[in-house]
Amino acid sequence: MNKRILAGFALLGALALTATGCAGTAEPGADGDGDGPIKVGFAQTGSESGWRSANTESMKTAFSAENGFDLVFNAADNDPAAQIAAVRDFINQGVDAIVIAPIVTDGWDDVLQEAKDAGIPVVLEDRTVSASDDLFASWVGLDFKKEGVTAGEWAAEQYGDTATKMVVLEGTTGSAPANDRAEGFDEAIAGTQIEKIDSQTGEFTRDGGKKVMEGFLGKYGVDGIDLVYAHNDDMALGAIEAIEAAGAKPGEDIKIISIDAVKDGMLALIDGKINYIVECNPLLGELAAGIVKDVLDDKTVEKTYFVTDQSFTPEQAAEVIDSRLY
Ligand code: GZL
Ligand code: ZN
Repeated sequence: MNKRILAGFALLGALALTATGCAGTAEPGADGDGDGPIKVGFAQTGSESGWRSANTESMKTAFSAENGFDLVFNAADNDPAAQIAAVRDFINQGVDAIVIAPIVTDGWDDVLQEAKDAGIPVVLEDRTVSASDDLFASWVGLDFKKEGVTAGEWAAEQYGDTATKMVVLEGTTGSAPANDRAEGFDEAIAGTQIEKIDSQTGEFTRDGGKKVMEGFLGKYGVDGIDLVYAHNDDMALGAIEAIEAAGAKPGEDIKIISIDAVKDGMLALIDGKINYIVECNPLLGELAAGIVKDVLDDKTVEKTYFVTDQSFTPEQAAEVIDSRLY
């Protein structure tokens, strides 16, 4: 059962942390074996985007010594094999719990089974896996398909009534956000005059988005592309560089829709170089830390926790830019 968690859950999470005295002191026995800090291995994807940096900062802040944790951090440089090896290493270290932001959905069954056999609970944050959900305690993240639908519905409303040639900058191949954002968007534009003429992964990076967009511009020309759907802001920012280098105006000659709403993306939106951004909230650390503590205290936790997102036009972005946390 998908339990929708409003932003208020974050507040509840914080209260829970404070209430059990975890904020500030290492709760004796908090890690289930009665001694000092909870040793947690966190397998992060890498450092591919502004979103990822904000997520890593949120996780490190939540899994801090003053919150009762001893965090072992690994960033796998977007390499799925390296990430699985990092999790195996956490198991060998005998950590109390493992948190993973899985780069891709597939390939996790064996190592998750090994963690289970070792009695080490696993909590997923951000992206999901295709492995059976009895191989992890809980997942906290975002509804990627809903993000794709929100982006697609806006595109359909704005551009759906006229012939619109669209290219897509896909996220990491095989990742849950790339799969689900594509699926949601495609469903939302079905039956409109928006035609997807090309789609290729830019690996969620600015450089990747720029290179793929340069290829599209070389293949179709500025006049052959009306709309770019980028699965994240970093690739949209790379596309902006390529479009400007080709002598065209991003947000005018070629419209851009993106997902994340990180600071640089929101600034480009306010400048009119991006036309619409759907948020993907990276601040998952507090919720993930609360779930790890609950699991180790043998409390019941939900299998799925969704954090809510919102979306922005340039005007809406200008209103909130100074108050945003990332
Ligand atoms: C989404 C996250 C994606 C972001 C990208 O929750 O997994 O990975 O959209 C990031 O910016 O690289
Ligand atoms: Zn211990």
